[in-house]
Amino acid sequence: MASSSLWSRATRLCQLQSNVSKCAATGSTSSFATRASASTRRFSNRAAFSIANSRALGRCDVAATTPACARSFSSSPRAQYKTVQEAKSRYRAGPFTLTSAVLFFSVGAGLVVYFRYEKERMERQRIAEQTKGVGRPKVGGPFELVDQNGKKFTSEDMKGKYALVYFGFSHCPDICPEELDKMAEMIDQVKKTSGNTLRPVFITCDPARDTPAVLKTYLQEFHPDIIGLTGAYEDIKDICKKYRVYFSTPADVKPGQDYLVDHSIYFYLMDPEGDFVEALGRNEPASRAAKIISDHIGDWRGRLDKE
Ligand SMILES: [Cu+2]
Repeated sequence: MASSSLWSRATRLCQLQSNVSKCAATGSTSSFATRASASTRRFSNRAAFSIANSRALGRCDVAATTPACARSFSSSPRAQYKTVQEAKSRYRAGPFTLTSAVLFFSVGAGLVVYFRYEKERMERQRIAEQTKGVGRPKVGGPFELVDQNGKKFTSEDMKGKYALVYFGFSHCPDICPEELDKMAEMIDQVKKTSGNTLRPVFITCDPARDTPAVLKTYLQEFHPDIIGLTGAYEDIKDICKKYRVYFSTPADVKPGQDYLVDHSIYFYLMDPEGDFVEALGRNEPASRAAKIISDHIGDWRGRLDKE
């Protein structure tokens, strides 16, 4: 009896608690719904007020709330595409247009050309300065010889312009004529690009036969600008040593006997101060040799005679 009464009281209490919690939940839900609805109303009212206000002020603070305001934020008019494909193709092109590609490649090519030019200039400078200064191996040096008109010509007379010095002899069957033809081409090409800034000099290594008169007739065949130099055998031997030029005349040559002189084949480029710049070998064609000379002349910042 006591236990059944206790059970019925417990059941009742349980039902009561269940009702209370249901009621509380309902109340809470309805209270939340009420609050939410009130909040929405307030927000809507505020937004409406703000829109009205902003319209009155002529500005847009609530862009997100109205499509009209959102549109007014865009700085440029939106592109109008007729088809979806058109819009897609515009999108795929991105920032890489034909103009930007042309600009990109032009700038790239310009930089390549500039750096190549600078590299070549630095290399020429390195070559030109290799023999400048104290303690450097010297090519060239002071000399005193006679030109094709019988006048004294010294190393000082060679200064003021760039000098192109060649060693050979007038009886040379093939190499010297070939090289002198090349020298004539180089003279004309350098004159075209750099003016009258080059002094071409031919120094004989066969002074026994190459007198001033012989040189004068011989060199006229090639170019009127070439200065022909000769002198005593000892003076020729001395200048060849200074220019590191090898030459050999056969021993015991009888008067009137024909002979060949073995000699090294180089063009020596000397700067206007009489310092060696570089040697141009037989493998250099006239046009390339002329360009090398003109480039060196272009790099020169000191005194340069053009008369
Ligand atoms: Cu020769």
